[in-house]
Amino acid sequence: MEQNYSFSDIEAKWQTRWNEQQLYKVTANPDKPKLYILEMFPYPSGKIHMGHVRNYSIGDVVARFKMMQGFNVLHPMGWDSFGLPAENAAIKHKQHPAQWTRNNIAYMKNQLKQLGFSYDWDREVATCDRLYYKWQQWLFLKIYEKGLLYKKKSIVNWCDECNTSLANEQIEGDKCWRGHTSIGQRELEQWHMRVTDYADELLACCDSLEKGWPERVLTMQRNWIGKSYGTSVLFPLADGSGDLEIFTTRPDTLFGATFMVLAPEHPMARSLCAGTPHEPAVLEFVNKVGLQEKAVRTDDATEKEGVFTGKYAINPLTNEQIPIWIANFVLMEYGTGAIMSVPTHDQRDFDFAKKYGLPLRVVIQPQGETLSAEEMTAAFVEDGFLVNSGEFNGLPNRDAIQKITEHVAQKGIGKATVNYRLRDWGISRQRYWGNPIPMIYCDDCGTVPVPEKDLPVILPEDFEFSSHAGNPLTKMPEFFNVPCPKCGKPARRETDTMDTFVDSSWYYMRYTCPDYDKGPLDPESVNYWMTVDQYIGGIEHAILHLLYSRFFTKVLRDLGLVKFDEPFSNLLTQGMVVAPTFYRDLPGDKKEWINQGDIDIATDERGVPVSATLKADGLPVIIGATEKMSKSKNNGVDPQSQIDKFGADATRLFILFAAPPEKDLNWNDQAAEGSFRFVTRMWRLVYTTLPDIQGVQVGEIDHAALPKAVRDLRRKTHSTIKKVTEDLDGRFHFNTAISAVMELLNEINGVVLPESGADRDIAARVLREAVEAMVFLMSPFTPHVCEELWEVLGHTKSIFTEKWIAFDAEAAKAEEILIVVQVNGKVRSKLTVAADASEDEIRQGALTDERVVAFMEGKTPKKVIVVPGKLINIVI
Ligand code: ANZ
Ligand code: ZN
Repeated sequence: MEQNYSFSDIEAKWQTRWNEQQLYKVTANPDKPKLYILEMFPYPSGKIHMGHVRNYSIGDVVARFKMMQGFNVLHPMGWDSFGLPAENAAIKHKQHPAQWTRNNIAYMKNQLKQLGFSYDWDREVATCDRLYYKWQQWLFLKIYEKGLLYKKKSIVNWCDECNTSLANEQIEGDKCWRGHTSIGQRELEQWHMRVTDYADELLACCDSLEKGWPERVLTMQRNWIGKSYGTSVLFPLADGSGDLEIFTTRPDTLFGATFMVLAPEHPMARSLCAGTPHEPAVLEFVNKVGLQEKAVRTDDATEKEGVFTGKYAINPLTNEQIPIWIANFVLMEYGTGAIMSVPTHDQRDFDFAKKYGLPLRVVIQPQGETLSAEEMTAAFVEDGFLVNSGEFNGLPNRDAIQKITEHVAQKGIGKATVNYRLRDWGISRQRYWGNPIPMIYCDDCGTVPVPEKDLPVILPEDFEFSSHAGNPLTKMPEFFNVPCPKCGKPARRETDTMDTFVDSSWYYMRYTCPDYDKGPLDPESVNYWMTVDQYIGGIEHAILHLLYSRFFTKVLRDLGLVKFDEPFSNLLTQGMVVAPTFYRDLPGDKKEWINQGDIDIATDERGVPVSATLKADGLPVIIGATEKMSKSKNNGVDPQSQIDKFGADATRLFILFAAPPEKDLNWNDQAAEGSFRFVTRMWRLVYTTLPDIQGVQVGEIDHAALPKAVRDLRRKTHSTIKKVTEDLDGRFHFNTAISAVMELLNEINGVVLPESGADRDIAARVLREAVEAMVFLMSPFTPHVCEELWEVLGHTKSIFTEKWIAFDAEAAKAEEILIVVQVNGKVRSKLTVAADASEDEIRQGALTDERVVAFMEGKTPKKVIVVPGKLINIVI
């Protein structure tokens, strides 16, 4: 009767059935509470990787569990399908980006289906679909009308390899977000969204997210917004030709400002020294720093460099002339692009002053100490009391911050100001494969929005995509030559496309109404389904994507399109999938990275590789660090190979079992096989118990009246249900939930039913209950095999339409018994302990019992006698 566990047949069978029954299709339903479970949509790069499998497996468990708990669950999937890699790949493979993208989507969609995720595929959205980008263009126009979009010439970060501009957020260290190192700067006209208009609200709302978002992500968001309270002060130029405005967070140190520094990009940097002997040196310096990257420039480790402008300003409080310098560590984007330098109390200024021999003056001193400028080896950055500061001497410096700000305000030369690190979002990209910006430039009428009736501006796809660098739209007169919508004269269409982060800023709302064509969002649907109750994705999107989505939500709200303030109520950032790396040294300090699949690995008892040799020739390879799976280190494991070998269920199970979702998951081939063995054991167990439990009705069971052995099994069943339910409800303790079911399986495995009679009847009912619970509890993790076993057990409806299994709290409790405690043979107390408590536990319990302690009067017992299940006697 027992059948082999043939995962490929079972998985295909259920995928087809779920599809036919439209099991995961949802519509608004007033009878159930709604729940929106969302995973970050993938970029269709070709095939799914382990990171995707992890992300989506986590989401699928939550979605299925909640569905069975009776929620109306929205669980959609789509494609972040515009973007540069499509163009690069197209150039490489001589295939049109559109075709390349659509092929990848088809392939990856099939892979996701093979993994059996519970998506409502009717809601699939691809950002490169005409309907989607049409409504995004419409949004662009509305945002423009609202004054939140503007064009400005700006110096942009430019990646030569991507051949496009990048937002500040898309630069990490000295690399672009795609890992290229060839970044520089260019001046371009770019469309910008006024994110800074929402800086305060974005910051304030961080507090409301505290309950559902990881603290780490909120901190990153807060730092990115970077609100800082300070003071702006005007320093007159010594020659009377104007003022220089600075921003400082430390006005208390104003009397100690002994020089000033401008950013190289500051407009005055060039003008101050124009025509003077200082000009050539200044220009040379400005050009040199212009090529340096901002992240490097402000890094503490970077050498501070500068040049004197030859000009002086006047410190408005000391009336001294102080020199004006230009230096790399001051950025134009922050504050006013000019600072007052206080070398005694700021380390950067200190380093700079020492290097160029600039004067120092102490203005803050710790109590009871006298700092001397000559002897200082580092800036004094702690709190203290003011000195050398005229009428402010003796004030604690914290108080002086306010006092001096008031003072400069009274004099009309300064005021309290708030500064943000956050910049407006430059969204223009000089690329083809993106959403065309719906704007037209006319010589007479200026910038003219594309009229709504002409939307969408269609991205032309029927042309030969050749390998020419840059944006092919700029070479297509049929695209960019258009009559001006206002005056009808020849005009020129914008050829830049939108940053793909615009696409991903609202896709999750579009899932609620993917086919809607009267606007971007059907008000009823979007307000019914949103907000996203649980968002799951990688930490790499902790800043960019989440901040832009939050910004977009607020803009859409202010446009009257949605009725909520924040998009994602709860956020889970999953850890990375990491794996050991293996390599051989090659001549010239190079390494050849070798894939796990090509080597034999010897591991220690914890599964950690200790030595490795090449399968092909037995030669040793070096074991490198354990790192995020990546192409460059060749340490990736292709999910497809796992699915083919072990099936979707076992692949998912391993991923969910190997580590808690927030932690990094270390890939380990043996453990992946272990998951497969577990699924097989569960399968077999159902078949071996089937003759005993087939057709048996579990019915009402009087737990207390059960014979001991049967009662123990039932307790295990119910305590396991309780454990799994608690591990899944509002938490993501998948690994401990799975181990609990593994324990239950072991317990069931040992059960032998009595030959016949009433005892056998009740035992069979309890056994059936246990087997069903096991299958039920595993179903969110390994849905296919559980559906199959559910059917084998005689059920005719999908397990996922069943109500989540309830537990009998009484039965789940560990059984307790009463133990009599004697001291020197006299009963002194009674102790309640678990029925299966060990002698040690009973002894511990008795010796710490309040009444017993009192009778022992601090003496140590000579002897302790335990009669299991009955009494304990302490002899003193
Ligand atoms: C004088 C001073 C004295 C400063 C002192 C600090 C300590 P946050 O907190 O990040 O807002 N600063 C201002 N604009 C700058 C720019 N464009 N590029 C580089 N540095 C700039 O930092 C504000 C402080 O950073 C300001 O306060 C200014 O230095 C510097 F004992 O002014 B301070
Ligand atoms: Zn015109």
